[in-house]
Amino acid sequence: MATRAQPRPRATKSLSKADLLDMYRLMLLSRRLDDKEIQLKGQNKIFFQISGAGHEAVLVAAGKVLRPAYDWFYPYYRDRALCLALGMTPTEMLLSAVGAAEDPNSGGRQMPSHWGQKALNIVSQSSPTGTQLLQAVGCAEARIKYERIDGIAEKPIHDDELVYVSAGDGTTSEGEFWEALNSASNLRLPILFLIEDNGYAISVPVEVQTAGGSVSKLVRNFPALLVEEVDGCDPVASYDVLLRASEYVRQGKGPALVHARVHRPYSHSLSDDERLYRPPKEREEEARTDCLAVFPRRLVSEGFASEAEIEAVKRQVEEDVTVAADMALASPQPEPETALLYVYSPDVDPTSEQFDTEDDPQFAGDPTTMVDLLNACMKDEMARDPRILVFGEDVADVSRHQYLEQVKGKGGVFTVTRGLQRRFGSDRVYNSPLAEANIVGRAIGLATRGLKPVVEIQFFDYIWPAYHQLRNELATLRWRSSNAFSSPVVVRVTYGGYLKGGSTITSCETSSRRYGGARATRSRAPSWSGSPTAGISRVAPFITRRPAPSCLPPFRGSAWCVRAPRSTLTASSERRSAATTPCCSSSTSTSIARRTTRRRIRGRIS
Ligand SMILES: Cc1ncc(C[n+]2csc(CCOP(=O)(O)OP(=O)(O)O)c2C)c(N)n1
Ligand SMILES: [Mg+2]
Repeated sequence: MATRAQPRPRATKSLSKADLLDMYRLMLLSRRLDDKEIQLKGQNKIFFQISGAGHEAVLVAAGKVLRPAYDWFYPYYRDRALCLALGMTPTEMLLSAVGAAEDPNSGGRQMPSHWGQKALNIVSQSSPTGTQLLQAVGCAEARIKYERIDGIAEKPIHDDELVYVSAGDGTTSEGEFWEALNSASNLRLPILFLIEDNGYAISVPVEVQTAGGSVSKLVRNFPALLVEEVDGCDPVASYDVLLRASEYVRQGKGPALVHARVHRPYSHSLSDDERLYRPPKEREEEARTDCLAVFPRRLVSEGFASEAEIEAVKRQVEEDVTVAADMALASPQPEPETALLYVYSPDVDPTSEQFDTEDDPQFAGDPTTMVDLLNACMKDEMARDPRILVFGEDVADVSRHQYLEQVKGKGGVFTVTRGLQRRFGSDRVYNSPLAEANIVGRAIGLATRGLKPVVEIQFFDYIWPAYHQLRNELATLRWRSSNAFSSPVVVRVTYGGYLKGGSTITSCETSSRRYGGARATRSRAPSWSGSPTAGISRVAPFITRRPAPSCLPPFRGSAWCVRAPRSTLTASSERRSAATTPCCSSSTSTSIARRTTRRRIRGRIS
């Protein structure tokens, strides 16, 4: 654990009276918006409610410390007060609650409190707890990549930007939390983790989740990670700690984790009744120390505000919430025919002539293997677009790149990526930890920032830890954000083939259904020849490199899974003849890949 640098002035000295009163206003606004939603739910005008109650103080402090549209944000569902402090309006929040077409979070597509707003750099959040953490790591990594990779014309980064990501105490039990901390610490990434510990994950108390009951105690040995604990019900103490943590991160010293103890005065959500598992005494104690009760009293007693000023804030907040609710309730719902918009990019059609690049290919040379074709394809594309990154398990030639001149290089367990690191450098071709969710989650974060990850999952059998990231995150990002965000990622994975055991248990058919069924994920498994696979591999990053008017990655959909049967990844004809898994070759995209292959690849092999 890193130690604190210089002692800094207490936050009370740098927060003006106006700042403090504004913090109170934002805290109250957040609480009253929750109360309004609860009222609307009671009237059946909205369908679900999950509140940020009890978390407001630390979140308003975070909003005061961090910079909207400069830093990047992966807030979880309790972060209403943060989003308000960053600039999301009460009306925009209630548009989300009523599921209105104008909702800037998702166009009315997601549940309320799934925050996302492009203009503020709040990346659209989905429902699984914990997936946001690895994406935030990838997002933070993007700044480092842009700084180090030459030849990228536009680098959409700021010098000392950071990435904020938050989660609850229960979510720290997810493996992805630990994978995220491991990579953030190892790579010294500019990321601020805020753990909002309200003592419960629905009904499960923290001592069941966390060995010893304190996550910050457990993480203190991560190198370069600054760890702080704070009373998250005290906005001033929270501001002080978050300011210190954010400066540590901005100075490039490494990531920081702030463990804030907060309250949960309402039940987990309106679908939960905490009286079933929390005794009255515990709930009364929380109510007594509620930040919305304590902070205004403190402002008055310490001379920062008069009673009249507090009352004026309350009146203003009531009025703002009423106006916002009226506007949201009057706002139309999305038209039914818009439901399928943005499953794929509206701007790019990979079946179009745009992707036919050679009208009259001249074929020459000897047939070669799928491995060589994939390798050649990636070399071409990486030379063409410096934003393409290749990473995964064992894909580098040699992680200790000082050995590059002494060894031939590994380049993948099937040598598909051999020589890429040597040619394009260790910032563009590198090994990941042995953690599949880590690979895909980080890829999503990198791609959200405009980089073009082409990642390898080493064996299909072991793709499942990444399933959340593939199915619930990557495949839904464009749709669920109503086209505000997308994440053009190519996932290449090997399956089937000549070995008995694990790798043949997962059949091609099963895998195709799993990923083919995930909307927006184009899943292809050409098994009978190398050229279609190389063609698809080329089409995918080829598509990703075309700029869209929105400057978003214009990938049609979000992801391509290119699965290459293991046996066809070998040069041996004996092994090649063992490739027996026929599958999904009849779709439009596969035939396009074939046509593209003919035009762009076969010229090399026959
Ligand atoms: C991966 C996953 N598992 C389960 C759930 C259902 N779920 C939603 S919130 C929640 C509890 C989260 O607790 P915590 O992280 O402490 O956050 P809190 O709600 O207490 O702020 C659960 C189990 C989910 N959304 N995602
Ligand atoms: Mg909790």
